[in-house]
Amino acid sequence: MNPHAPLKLVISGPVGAGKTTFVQTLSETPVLATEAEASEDIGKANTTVAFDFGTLTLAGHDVHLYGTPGQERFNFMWEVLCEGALGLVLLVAGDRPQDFTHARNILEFITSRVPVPFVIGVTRQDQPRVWDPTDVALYFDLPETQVIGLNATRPDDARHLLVCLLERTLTHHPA
Ligand SMILES: Nc1nc2c(ncn2[C@@H]2O[C@H](COP(=O)(O)OP(=O)(O)OP(=O)(O)O)[C@@H](O)[C@H]2O)c(=O)[nH]1
Ligand SMILES: [Mg+2]
Repeated sequence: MNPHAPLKLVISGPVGAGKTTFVQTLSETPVLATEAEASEDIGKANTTVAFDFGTLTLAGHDVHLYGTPGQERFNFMWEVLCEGALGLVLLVAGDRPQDFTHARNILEFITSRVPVPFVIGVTRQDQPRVWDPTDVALYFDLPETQVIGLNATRPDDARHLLVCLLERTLTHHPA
């Protein structure tokens, strides 16, 4: 592998999980976003229809971030974007437990096709009645260290999540 090649990371998860927000919070270059007016009622005006693209430098590495759409009808993009990815961040809104099943389906869809190391980010930790990452880890049947709470609008939180993912990718040995 070319040591100077950018590290490709993918951000996925249900509609409104905070994927676009996360990429915008982290990117050091203007984010290329493909948002369109939502064609159905998803609780907000705009939704990602192709992908978000942002870049940053982390521990001396060039990192490329690709945020996926959340809507199921764009699921072909999940696979396309994950091709060659080094790691995956699956975001779920911690105050929307009704979306956890969908989040699990996305995770299974992606990891069964592209075996990529991942962490789960539980967004909206600044909101009331939000699930604790420890409880979300139980729900997903994952170790606590693989599930991290964050406010996706906070750069420190978002960078911390990426560092956790990079640590996993460095120690990951595919089965
Ligand atoms: N308070 C708070 N708001 C958040 C957080 N993460 C995302 N949001 C807000 O939630 C809304 C939806 O976030 P988006 O980033 O558009 O969600 P998305 O995952 O890209 O959604 P789709 O592209 O439709 O799949 C926006 O208004 C964000 O500002 C968070 O951690 N805390
Ligand atoms: Mg989006």
